[in-house]
Amino acid sequence: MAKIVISGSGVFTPSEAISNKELVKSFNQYTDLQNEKYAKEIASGEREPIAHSSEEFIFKASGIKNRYVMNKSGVLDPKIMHPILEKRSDGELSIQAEMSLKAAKTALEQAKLQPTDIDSIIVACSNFERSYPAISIEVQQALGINGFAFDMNVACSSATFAIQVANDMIKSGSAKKVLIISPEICSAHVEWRDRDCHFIFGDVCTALVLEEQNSAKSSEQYEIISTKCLTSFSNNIRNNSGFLRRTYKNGMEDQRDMQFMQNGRKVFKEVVPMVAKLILDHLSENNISANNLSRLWLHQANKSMNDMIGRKVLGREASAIEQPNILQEYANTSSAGSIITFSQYSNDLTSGDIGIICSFGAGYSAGNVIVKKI
Ligand code: CO8
Repeated sequence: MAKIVISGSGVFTPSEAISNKELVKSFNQYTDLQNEKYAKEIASGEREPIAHSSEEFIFKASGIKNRYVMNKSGVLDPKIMHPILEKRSDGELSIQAEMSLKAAKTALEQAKLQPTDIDSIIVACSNFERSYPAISIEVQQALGINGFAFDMNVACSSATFAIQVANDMIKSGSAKKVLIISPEICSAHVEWRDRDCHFIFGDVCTALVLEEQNSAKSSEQYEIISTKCLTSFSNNIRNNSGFLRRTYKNGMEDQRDMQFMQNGRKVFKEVVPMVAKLILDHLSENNISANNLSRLWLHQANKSMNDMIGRKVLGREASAIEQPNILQEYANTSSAGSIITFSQYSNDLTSGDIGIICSFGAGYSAGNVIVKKI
């Protein structure tokens, strides 16, 4: 059986960024306005005042210093607190399709392919700006590609699950060259008014090309040795924003459960051992010792979480280059995080080096991909 490789990767980074300092300043202005508005209720004990956020807390708890966003002014306006994006007409390219084309261009260039060489596109991410027609089919049309395209969502694990799907499609012969794209606009889904999570997310788009090695032309190729996906139901990361919403009594009112919600402590505690076990089991099934890992491209949610997973897998502290983090710059970009690290921290590897791309998050879901540099 021919080897299947990742032959290209690309990252589109939005032009606007928000530092922790800017974020905390606007959040604290928002809390002051709210506390002023409800001063009477707060004085009578009917309502709790909202506490200020802090830069020190954010960096210490998460390792995040900065995030990129599709719109900064809306997020930072204490009277708005969400991105403001222009509604596009049905004839215009959608925002996620536009981000997808930018990331795909870099991935295709690295793979030394023309768009028409691709015969399948998977757009895999946490949130879609519409249910249908699929964003992937819109991207397919914009690139002039024959074949088929579909969207899929496994939250933070969307990209690794899509690698498994694409790998299986190429193996079975249903596709030859597949583009996987993850346009994440987390800024529209996070609750910027919630102190517990307002700092967590950022926006980005990543793209990967997968194809058979015997026809691949890229100078950077990573053989997919094996993929392993795992899910286990949990309510600890959830939102209830769905198409049934308007059928519920008061369903369309601005309610907290329409946005991202999580029990961060529980997620941390439950997901770390689950992911470390997934990686170790997967390596063992493939007769690979953790000592032979040159790189861990992990999901980018929290630095301490990654440090713990690295320690459990390697049995020691991972060095900064063995286990690169980009969340200080990008924050959590859901499914795109591990692909950004792969894209930015792989070309120093030499032939035969082995690494893992691993994601984890809502569902719970976790996906692990073992790759070997050609
Ligand atoms: N500033 C100052 N203090 C704060 C702040 C703040 N902003 N926020 C909380 N505090 C306080 C709390 O009130 C608390 O105070 P006290 O001890 O007096 O009660 C104290 O700080 C500690 O709070 P926490 O227990 O909440 O803090 P943690 O140390 O647990 O850190 C984290 C919080 C960073 C959220 C951490 O728990 C974490 O990273 N957990 C893992 C989360 C994770 O990996 N989640 C995955 C989600 S991503 C995913 O699956 C994709 C979903 C779909 C994408 C959605 C796109 C938007």
